[in-house]
Amino acid sequence: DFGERKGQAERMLGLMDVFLKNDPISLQKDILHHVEYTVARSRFSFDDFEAYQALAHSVRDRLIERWHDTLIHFKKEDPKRVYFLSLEFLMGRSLSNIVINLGIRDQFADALSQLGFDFEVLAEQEGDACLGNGGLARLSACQMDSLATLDYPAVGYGLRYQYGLFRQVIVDGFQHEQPDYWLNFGNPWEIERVHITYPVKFYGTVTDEFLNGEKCKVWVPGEMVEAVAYDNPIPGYGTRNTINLRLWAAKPSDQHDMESFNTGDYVDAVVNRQRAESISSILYPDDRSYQGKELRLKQQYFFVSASVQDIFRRFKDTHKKFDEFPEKVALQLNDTHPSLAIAEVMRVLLDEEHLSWHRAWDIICKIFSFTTHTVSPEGLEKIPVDLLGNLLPRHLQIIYDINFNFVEELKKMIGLDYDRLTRMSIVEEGAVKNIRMANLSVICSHTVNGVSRLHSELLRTKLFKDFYDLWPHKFQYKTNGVTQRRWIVVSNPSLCALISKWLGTEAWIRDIDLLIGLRDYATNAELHQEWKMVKKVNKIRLAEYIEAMSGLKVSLDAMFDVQTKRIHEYKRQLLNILGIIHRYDCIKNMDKNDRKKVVPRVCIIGGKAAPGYEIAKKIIKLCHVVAERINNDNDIGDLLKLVFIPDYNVSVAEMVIPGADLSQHLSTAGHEASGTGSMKFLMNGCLLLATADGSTIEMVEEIGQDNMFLFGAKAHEVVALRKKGPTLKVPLQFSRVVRMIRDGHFGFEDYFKSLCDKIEGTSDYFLLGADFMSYLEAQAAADKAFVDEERWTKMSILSAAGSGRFSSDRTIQEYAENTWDIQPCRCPF
Ligand code: 9GP
Repeated sequence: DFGERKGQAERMLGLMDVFLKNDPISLQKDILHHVEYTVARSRFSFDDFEAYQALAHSVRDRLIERWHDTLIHFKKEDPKRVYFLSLEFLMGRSLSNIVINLGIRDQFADALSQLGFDFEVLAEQEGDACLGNGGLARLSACQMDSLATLDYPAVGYGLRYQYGLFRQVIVDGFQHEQPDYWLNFGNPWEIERVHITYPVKFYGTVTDEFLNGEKCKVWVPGEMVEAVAYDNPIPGYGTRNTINLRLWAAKPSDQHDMESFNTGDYVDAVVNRQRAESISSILYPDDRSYQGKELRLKQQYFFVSASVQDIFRRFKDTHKKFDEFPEKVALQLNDTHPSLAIAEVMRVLLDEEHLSWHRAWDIICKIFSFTTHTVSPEGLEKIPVDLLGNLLPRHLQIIYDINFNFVEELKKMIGLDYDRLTRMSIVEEGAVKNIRMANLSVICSHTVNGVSRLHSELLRTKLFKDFYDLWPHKFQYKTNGVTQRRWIVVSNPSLCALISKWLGTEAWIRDIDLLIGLRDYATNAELHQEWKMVKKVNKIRLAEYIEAMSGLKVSLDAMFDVQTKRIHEYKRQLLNILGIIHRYDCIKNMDKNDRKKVVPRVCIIGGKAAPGYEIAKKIIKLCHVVAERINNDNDIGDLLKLVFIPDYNVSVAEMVIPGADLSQHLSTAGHEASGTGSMKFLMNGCLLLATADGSTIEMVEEIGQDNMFLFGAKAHEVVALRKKGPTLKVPLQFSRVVRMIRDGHFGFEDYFKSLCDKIEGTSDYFLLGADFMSYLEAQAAADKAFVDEERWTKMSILSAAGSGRFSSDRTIQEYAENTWDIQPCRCPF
């Protein structure tokens, strides 16, 4: 029967072309085939969206070929794999990224133009996949791109939310949230794997039973849900490797609740089953706090359980002994969100594979690594014991056991220092007893890292000091990075062509260190001309978008000054707005001659506020009322404009970032773990006005202080400044602009009162007042540099040239070598 199967396989191979062809005729035939048979439109009548769908399917076919080859290659080689567990992936659009990574963009563009379609126009038809909130989620997407490009054997695991991050709609200057049912029009980039499903259990009880004379725990669940795999192939650039991002969707389980069907209440039983789907239906829209929500916990366990089952299934396909597990498996916890994986792996090893505690624990300590993305203790997840015990009774027992062993060991090491024991315990005692997921993650991981050097320092000296003192060897830092494929090649094609021309190679797209070669031409007049031209093209694109969106015409001669990111008090969009009010006030009070010296600005702000975050929403409203006043003041004209870009997401960022002259990163020092937006701006030759926070500090080292506008208190000064409290003097300029808001200069004075109260006197926790003068000075320095075109262009070239360190390729390389201990596994072409 083997001979028969082999014969069939050979016949099937003979029926296939070796690979799909990429010449214009083959591509056109393919696209039309998909118009007719996939999209089911007549090839004589289809619109841009249908053309996009057919195009996407033609691309997907080619993607799948490589993906199959890679998976087969990995299976054959059986390398150690990294499993990247993340509850959020912010992928944005995929089409352009994929064709560029596959190296077939131009072929498709030509083929389409012969059919009378424009590639760019069709690419615009695609909606964003927003399965994440902000920094952490976009970082995961960049890292997947780098993992594939660097040929690492990696699998991403996450949740396939039906509703992505809410759409932000602005009505009368107020943010409103609308659901993002992004799957409405289908998603050509995913492959539904109906045969890859796992049961996920919840609730129920744990009993002691005897198996072969040994006592063991049996968890009898109260609810069962099915996890179905949706695979999203992620292609590398300059390689055939295409890795898998597997997202889980919840479906009702057939095994679940046969009872209720038998009792006769058919309709209720069906409705109950449907509830199962709600587990993967919605992404929590707050990027820092979702504590104590049962659905959130269910989501976490759901994706962890399915992923762990998948990992065990893959391991057991080729291995018998669990001692080999750490040689084949590295599990990366992207923040604490997937940290239930620790208890789940332990449970499977103990209760299903029947390993001893000692052997299971030994495996745990070798496979997990943990990245934290937050600076503040409040950002660390805690789960109420009652909630966890009810939903996952066996996991709570395991966590208690881990904690018991840990505390006993700890006592031996540090003695009976109860304060420290209490701080380090996984269980937090109090009115509500909690499980500290960060402590669990630190204790059980072999490596813990922050996302910039400063962040890691804060972890070692503050957040995880007790743990660092105990296990200094566990702590590392991995400064974040972003992928140049998305953030230059896809989003800024003109700059991409220019860089390749001047470096004489496209190799920098895989080897970003080559960008440094641009330094040699930093004063070259010809490059300056071309560099300015590229910026102009991108500013035109952005200006057109602004006009289409808001009706506002902006001058291309003005400095485009951008601050786009989630709205947070610590990110200090408010400082930016106060600076704008100050600028407006100054211009109003200038005579004609002084006005001639003013550097015209278009200030652009964008970002979403978490739906329940009052103050952040007030900041958005303030931005709108100030914009309304300034933009309608004829006396000001083009000297100052303020625009709020609604619904900031990945594809909006792709257009905004290349068009920015200056970008602002204003977090109070010590509050931004890393920041990755700044890296994208830097790569695009945009100058940075920033505090010495997160990764900015490392940027200064790469491009030099002279090429940036730094301001504000340093992280170590912040604590002292806060202590000064009421004695801290704030500049008159600051008091004046706050007074303008309080006095109703922009209307809504009652509404903004609480906002003003937050930044005056002792309540100015984020030190807007203390940093205000220094901020204004940095702004003045930026103005001065901007009017000196040659200097500005040189600074811009040097910014891009020095951005190499901030590629996610470098970050991933460091994780692979120092954390996961994995090797590249390149698929032969
Ligand atoms: O706030 C951090 C940001 O500084 C960092 O760059 C990003 C990626 O590491 O993570 C952000 N954190 C979150 O998105 C949620 O904690």
